[in-house]
Amino acid sequence: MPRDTIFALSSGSGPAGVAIIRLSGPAAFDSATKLCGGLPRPRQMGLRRLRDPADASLIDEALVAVFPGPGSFTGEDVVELHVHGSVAVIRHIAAVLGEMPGLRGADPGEFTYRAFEAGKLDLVEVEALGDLLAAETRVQARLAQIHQQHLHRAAEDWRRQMLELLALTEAGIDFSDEADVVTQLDSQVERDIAALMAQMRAAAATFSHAERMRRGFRVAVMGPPNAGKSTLVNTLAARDIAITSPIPGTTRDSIEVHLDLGGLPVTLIDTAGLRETLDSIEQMGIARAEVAAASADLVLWLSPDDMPAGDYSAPVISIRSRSDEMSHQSRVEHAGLAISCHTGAGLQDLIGLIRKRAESALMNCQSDMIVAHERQRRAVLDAADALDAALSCPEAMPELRAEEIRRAVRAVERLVGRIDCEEILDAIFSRFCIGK
Ligand SMILES: Nc1nc2c(ncn2[C@@H]2O[C@H](COP(=O)(O)OP(=O)(O)OP(=O)(O)O)[C@@H](O)[C@H]2O)c(=O)[nH]1
Ligand SMILES: [Mg+2]
Repeated sequence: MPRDTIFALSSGSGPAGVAIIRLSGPAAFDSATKLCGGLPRPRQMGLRRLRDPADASLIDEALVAVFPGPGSFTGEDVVELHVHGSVAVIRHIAAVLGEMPGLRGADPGEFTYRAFEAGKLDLVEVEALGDLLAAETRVQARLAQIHQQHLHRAAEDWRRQMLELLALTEAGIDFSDEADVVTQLDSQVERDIAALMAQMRAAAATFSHAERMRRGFRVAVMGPPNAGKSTLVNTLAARDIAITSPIPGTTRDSIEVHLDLGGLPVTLIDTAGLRETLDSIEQMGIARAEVAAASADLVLWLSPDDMPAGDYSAPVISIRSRSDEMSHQSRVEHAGLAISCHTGAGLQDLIGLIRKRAESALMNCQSDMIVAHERQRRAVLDAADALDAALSCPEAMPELRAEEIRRAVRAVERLVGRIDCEEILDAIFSRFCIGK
């Protein structure tokens, strides 16, 4: 049975200047021809009038591009219709395509799934693509585009090295009556296995770095009530996110705001002001503030009267807030950072300080290759554990060592999705939405 041809809106939903509807599958060219009259040459855009085949009425004027399989993203025949980003136009085209034989709307992630099935992307690349589509800051895009590409290449390299080690180990089995040859081979193989294992363990350790890049650099804004914490969070986010008021104890819940600070993902956490209180809800808010501080990478301690900061596991920047209320004399004499959200004084310095800290926390990974997902980390560690087991096999049992190396190869094959991936595919592709 021929497989379905799928279609979906692959750009964001309208209204917009342009919307891209993508078709993939054996009926893509025929269906698009019915809409467009004729198709442009492969990989060249052509201007076409799209007409409803039912009554030849004009739907839209569009730029059309065709990508014949197997040299396309999905490996199948692909057509892209670059139409005006009008909800009416998009709906009309979807209705017309839905009526055509062999065509149906794509499921979430189905284009990418077909690319994976056709061997255009391995599983690491699929995950990287998902991360790129979800990236909100340059650092996060970099994680997807550069670091995971390195992992994709490293995985191929690891597998190649393992197969060589396997071949050498098996050669040792064949030569097992020639003791000299075997001993020489063994010590070389052991050194190589140990080096590969160390490399893979180091790679797995980069996962914590990826997590930080994904969740952002966490900054808890702490201090006594009325210090101006919520006002600062609103000012830095340039949005009215948290309620501010002259009543001490306004903020109760911890509120998280995601910022893009010059390409760096930073999460600001507004918290309840710290004080002794009998109000049970405020007490809960203060407990939440302490939790936020404990999970933060940096604490901004705000106080309008230089109250000393509490003890935190994260580094603390102490800031004198509401500096516009200070006398001229005390402002001149004040040694540390002072800010005012009313006049904007000191805010650029503060942003600079946060950026510097975020940059050194997010960009200090020594390795180009980063293991970005728990699934990837598990597979890399499984492979390293198998290599460890291969190393501790008794010398007299090279068959056992070969079996452990084969186990390591299988773990790397799971990493890239060559084997055993059925049960994890759903989890991975469910992160994608329709049209991707
Ligand atoms: N003069 C002056 N007033 C400020 C400044 N920042 C905030 N305020 C005022 O200080 C009061 C308290 O501000 P908030 O931002 O609600 O303070 P908070 O630290 O979040 O307070 P809690 O949520 O109660 O812990 C409000 O009336 C603000 O308008 C500032 O830079 N200068
Ligand atoms: Mg507040």
